[in-house]
Amino acid sequence: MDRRSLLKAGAAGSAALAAPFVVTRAAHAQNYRAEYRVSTVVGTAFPWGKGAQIWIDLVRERTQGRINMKLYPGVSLINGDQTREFSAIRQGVIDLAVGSTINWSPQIRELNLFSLPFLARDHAGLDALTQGEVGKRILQIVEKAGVVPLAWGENGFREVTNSRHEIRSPADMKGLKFRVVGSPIFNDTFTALGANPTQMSWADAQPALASGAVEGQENPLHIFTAAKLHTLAQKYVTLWDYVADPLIFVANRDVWNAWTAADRDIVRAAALEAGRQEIAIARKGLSGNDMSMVKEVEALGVKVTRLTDAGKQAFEKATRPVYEKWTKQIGTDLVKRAEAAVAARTKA
Ligand code: X2X
Repeated sequence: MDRRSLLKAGAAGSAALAAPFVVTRAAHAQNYRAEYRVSTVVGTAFPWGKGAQIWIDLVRERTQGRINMKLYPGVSLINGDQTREFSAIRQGVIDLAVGSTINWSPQIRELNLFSLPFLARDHAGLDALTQGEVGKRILQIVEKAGVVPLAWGENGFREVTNSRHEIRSPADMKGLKFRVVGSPIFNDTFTALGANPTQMSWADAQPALASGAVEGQENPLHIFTAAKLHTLAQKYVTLWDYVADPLIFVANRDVWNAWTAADRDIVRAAALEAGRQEIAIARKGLSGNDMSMVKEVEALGVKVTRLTDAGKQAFEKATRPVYEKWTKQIGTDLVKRAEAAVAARTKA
């Protein structure tokens, strides 16, 4: 063989060696879908939707476009029925989601932990739950229920609003018609406070507030401003911090398993980073020395009432039977651990 044919043979040989590698890569590309659908209740005008979009952008950038996620706000993949979101992720109708613990509580009873009135109390208390042993346990439960949990986010402390008058005590809630969210614990809580609750989706809540079919609702202040609830007659806001709903970033199990280990690492790390950023956005203007969100809401012509710990006591007392009833449903052991974690928190 002369020198030229030797070189040719060598080139053919290395092409043959490279071939299986090319085939493997092509096979991966075939398993990957053109688009992965990410479900949220609200869009990018809200911290929640912003967090989902940060995740999507990080993944696209870090996988060089191999994984192309797209945001579907308004839980549009299931026609706005947010309490069906968890089942839809498990079944693969939804590929990925950033979902509220409240909306998944009908399928995972332990998630009602976060809806126990006056358990978490403040951001430090909430962190003590999500960032410690209790949070790990909850994510294991979510995983057992059939999806892949990746990171925590936060919707926020849910404050009570209405169109009628200032709320300073449970007596002020008597007979008021409230829209409440997905899990039955909210019906119990508002009934215990003497109010008249109706469970409905977020999509239905806004027209119901606009028409006066319901007079009040409860949601974090960032939802209040981004959804312009002052234009839906919500003129009174009481800051009572009675519950906060964390968000959980998750993936459908089959979608997750179809990705390479390296890509799964990228998606998980991006979810953790997006979750951290999202929590900071959700707390902006609502923590430490920066309470500017309150001023922002007041500037809309809304009367904001801030309850002290003493002011919260009557609400806490009235909802105690609800707390006890739901402790049994959630699991006494988990609730005890949660109470201990909150009690041991270091106040920021
Ligand atoms: O429906 C609500 O109130 C909302 C947007 O906060 C949730 O999805 C839990």
